[in-house]
Amino acid sequence: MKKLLSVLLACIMVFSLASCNSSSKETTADKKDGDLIVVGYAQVGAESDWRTANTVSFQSTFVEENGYKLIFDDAQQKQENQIKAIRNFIQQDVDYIVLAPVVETGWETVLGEAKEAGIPVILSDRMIEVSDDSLYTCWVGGNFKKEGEDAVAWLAEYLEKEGRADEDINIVTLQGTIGSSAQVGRTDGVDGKLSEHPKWHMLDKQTGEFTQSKGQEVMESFLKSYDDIDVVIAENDNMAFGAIDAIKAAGKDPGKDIIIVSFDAVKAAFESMIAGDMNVSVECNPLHGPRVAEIIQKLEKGEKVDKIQYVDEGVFPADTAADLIDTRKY
Ligand code: GYE
Repeated sequence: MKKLLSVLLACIMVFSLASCNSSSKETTADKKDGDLIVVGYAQVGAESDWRTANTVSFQSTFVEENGYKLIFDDAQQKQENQIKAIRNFIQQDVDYIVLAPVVETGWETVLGEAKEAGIPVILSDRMIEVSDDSLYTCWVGGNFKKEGEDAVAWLAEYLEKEGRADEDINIVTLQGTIGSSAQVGRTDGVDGKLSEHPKWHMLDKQTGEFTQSKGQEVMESFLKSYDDIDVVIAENDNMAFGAIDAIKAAGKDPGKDIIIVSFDAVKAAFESMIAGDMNVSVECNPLHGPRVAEIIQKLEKGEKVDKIQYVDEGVFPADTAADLIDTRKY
């Protein structure tokens, strides 16, 4: 009897182990195919330190351990590539599309297709211009116009401190990708406040496409055309780095002979400020991954989300750089 019982027990154990095994296999398989939230991210490109930090933020947030599968697409700064990527995401029937639009216009058709397919679109970083705002669920990013205004406010304060408030001041601007929200907003913010300073003169504006090399190239041509530039406004840090190289190559001292005003406040900008080359960087926070994940979690629970979500941003003048550099996350 005892023998029979132990044989029976052994049988039960083998059986339950086997079934345990097979059910645990199912759970993993299930999770792989069904339970992960699939997110397609149509990224602008890899044009700047800001962009790299933004990509890393998404790639480290939307991981399997957090319940996501991320399909990442780098559009190399071309809208047509982003449109193709979105169509691919629709074909793959992703759960959410995240779009960081290169430019603001030209999105109606493809976002109409996403809407038709029932896939929510979350805009991250830059905005779009559409007549029907049901084409996107919400937007999260920086307040670019305010950033431009903050840059001018800093410059006015700085010139005052330097005893130059009554001087004529010549400015050139290195603009970002024309038609992108970051360019449109920062240019508007600066131009809008310029009227308050009748002795400031905007000599020229040209795009440096948000890249260091193009920023350097445009600055070289500015330096050839104008010999009395007092201020460079670079619509991102990488173009400022290019401009700094061009100014040094022309035998001038960036940060002193020519004031450098920049945007983004990436870590390398803090290094540049500590080196005395850059005077200020107005912050634009690229760490949108966790914010977008929070939005998706709310949507998953059927909760409402705010349509427009600005991130907090500060202004970092050179004299704060040494103290703050170690606290910077990007
Ligand atoms: O300032 C720039 C990047 O859209 C805010 O894009 C973003 C801008 C950022 O290439 O460095």
